[in-house]
Amino acid sequence: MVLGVEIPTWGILVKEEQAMATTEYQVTGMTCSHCEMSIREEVEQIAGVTGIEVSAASGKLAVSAAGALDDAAVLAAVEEAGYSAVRSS
Ligand SMILES: [Cu+2]
Repeated sequence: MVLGVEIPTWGILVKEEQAMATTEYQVTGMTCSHCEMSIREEVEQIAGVTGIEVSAASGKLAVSAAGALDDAAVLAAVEEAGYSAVRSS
């Protein structure tokens, strides 16, 4: 009976870890590829982040994460890099 409970619970955890979500932000202040790099370096340190797309031209930052993404951590990381961001999706 214990085994019967543990297996489905584990299955759900694995499923949640594989669920990916992308959150988009609008960043102010980026002008070139170095700006993109600075933001990328800060954001990639956030737990669970699996992908980052950032464009100085459009000001868009898209962060993919396995599981829940800490919104405040992303905004703080962007500020740490020297820019400001607002969530756009
Ligand atoms: Cu730059």
